[in-house]
Amino acid sequence: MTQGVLQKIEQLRAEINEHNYRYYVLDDPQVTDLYYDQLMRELQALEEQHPELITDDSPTQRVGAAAASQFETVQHEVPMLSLDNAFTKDELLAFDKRLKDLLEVQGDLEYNAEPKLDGLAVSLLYREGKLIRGATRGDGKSGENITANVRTIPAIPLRLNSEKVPQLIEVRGEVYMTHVGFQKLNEMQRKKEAKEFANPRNAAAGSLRQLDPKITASRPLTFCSYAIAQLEGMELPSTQFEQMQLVKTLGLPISPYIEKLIGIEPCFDYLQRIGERREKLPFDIDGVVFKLNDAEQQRRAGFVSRAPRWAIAWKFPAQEVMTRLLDVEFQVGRTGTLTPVARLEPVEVGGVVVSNATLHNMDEIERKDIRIGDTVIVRRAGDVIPEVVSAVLKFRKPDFKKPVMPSHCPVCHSEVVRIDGQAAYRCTGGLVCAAQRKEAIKHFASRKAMDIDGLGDKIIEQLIERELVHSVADLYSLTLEQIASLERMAEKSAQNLLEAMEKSKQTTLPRFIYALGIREVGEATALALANYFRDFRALQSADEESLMQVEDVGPVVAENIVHFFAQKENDKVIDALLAAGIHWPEIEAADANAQPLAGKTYVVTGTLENYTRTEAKELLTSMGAKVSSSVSGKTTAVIAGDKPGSKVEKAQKLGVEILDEQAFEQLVNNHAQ
Ligand code: I6G
Repeated sequence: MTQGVLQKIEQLRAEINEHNYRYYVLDDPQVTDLYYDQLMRELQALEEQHPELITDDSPTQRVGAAAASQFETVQHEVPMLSLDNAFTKDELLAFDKRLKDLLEVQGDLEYNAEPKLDGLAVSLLYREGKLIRGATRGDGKSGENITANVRTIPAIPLRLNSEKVPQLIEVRGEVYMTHVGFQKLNEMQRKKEAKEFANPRNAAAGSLRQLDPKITASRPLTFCSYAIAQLEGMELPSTQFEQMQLVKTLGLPISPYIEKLIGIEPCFDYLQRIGERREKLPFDIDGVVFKLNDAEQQRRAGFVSRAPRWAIAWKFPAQEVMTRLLDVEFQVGRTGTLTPVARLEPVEVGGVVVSNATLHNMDEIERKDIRIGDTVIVRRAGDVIPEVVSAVLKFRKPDFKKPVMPSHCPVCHSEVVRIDGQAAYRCTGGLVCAAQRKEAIKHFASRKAMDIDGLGDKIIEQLIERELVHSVADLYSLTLEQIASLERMAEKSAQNLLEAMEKSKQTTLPRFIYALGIREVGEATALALANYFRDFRALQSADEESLMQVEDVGPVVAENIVHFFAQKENDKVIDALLAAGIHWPEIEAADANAQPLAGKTYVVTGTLENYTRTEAKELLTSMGAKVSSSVSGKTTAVIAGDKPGSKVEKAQKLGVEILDEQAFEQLVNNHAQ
């Protein structure tokens, strides 16, 4: 009896380990999360009935140990070194030349390149295939024993995967947190009213150094290997590249971006390529590590003080820097919301000079305890608006004051009110407020709305300031002379803009609804409203009850819509727009169930060649499909254009179908009526 149970338990463990390997190492899962959970539950149940058969490398035993009072110290048998840095092309060229001179090599040296993850270095020791120790770097000679914590990280196998395992292997790598994991963790922290983490690195560090492994287990940590520090009972492959392949075979994750490069010039090309992908990667990296690929050459190059001579870390310009918060001003948005904006002592962040950053809202200022005069940490990541992350309290002076929300709008002086139950404050001026008019026009002209090419922010600002335009409808009565009279506007550009406005009159109903800028009616809701009502006048006169029949429209959005159409001012603007000639093709009546893609859900990501994302979404919804912004187990397929980012990775993990542009066109053509 026990023999049969033991066999079943071992079979379940092997299957679970195999799925883990496929998921974390090969990035090629074969089963759903649900199936995986079922296997785990089955194993747990059997182990509960037969506790004598539990082993500490069973996948159920990741969170075993009780909370400790402190971490023990471990001595690193092989020191955990740091890497020399390079910030310029010249420094990288000098690194290459130094090695060539030292090794007396005339031709090109071979390098191994991989992104440098922004996490925490750890050492993992496996004896006879079993994880026996995890340690932090510490001072390089000794670190902290964090075995109980690393055991909880699902990407780290408790037992090596391969048939043939070495007697002993020490693998080094980085524990880190993905962006998705970081956001989920902070969401949880917010719900618990606990302190949020400033960035994924801090979150990973805070999670790994917990005395209670149960807490670490609840944090979305993951791992990537970068070196073998010790190996016994197996021959060490002769290059860094092959060493990493061995690590992968043994069941530990390695970077999917490793490349072998011959000579230093291709290293610059690699930097360029990784630099371009950096913003789209699902985790933070702070540079690229180049290593001599040949282990024998590494041995000959040796070490200087605490760093290998054969490796260098190229560092990207910092994305987080310190500067002074000079003042906080309030910007009025399209819907009248006042956003606090930090005026900063100009500072370079990630290669760009930043003098303004968002503070989001008053609750955020309170939560981060930010005062005018503080030294603050500013972060800029890619195209995202720079933000103030935190204040550096040690530079705080007692006379630094908290920013205060003004009682009256800085633009139109109307009263400012706090919106019930929300963090936002709003100007009550409506379209009287020039700031709101300006933002409403920017929104109206934007790409996903009426798509008026060439009507940029600077032009809109002039149109408002010169009182040529009061509402969006006035755009369509502008004359060539009026446009040409604007600053930096040549006759030709004025003509082009006029033509773009004319062209925008031919639109679609969803775009038009979206362009009106009704509070909380985004692109997806506008689409759903258009498909439900089909007739604009029917939407205009709909009551809250009928609006709530539309998918995703709840009482708040329904109220916003009714309120919007109840304003006489808005009615006038809409009439003027329609009188100016804005029109759209009729939306055909269709029995929802008869629509070819009814019941299906798609996600559109990346850049398509022949469609904007909005157009692709419109096509799909016109065929009855739902379009979602995030991938889940319920997604039918992801339509992926160029540079698709993390959504495709998620789809792969979940086994969701991925369609390229050609397959998308085929889908549309097959179902076109
Ligand atoms: O800190 C590090 C990050 C990444 C490393 C490293 C690495 O390789 C990709 N490699 C070595 C050899 C060391 N630190 C010492």
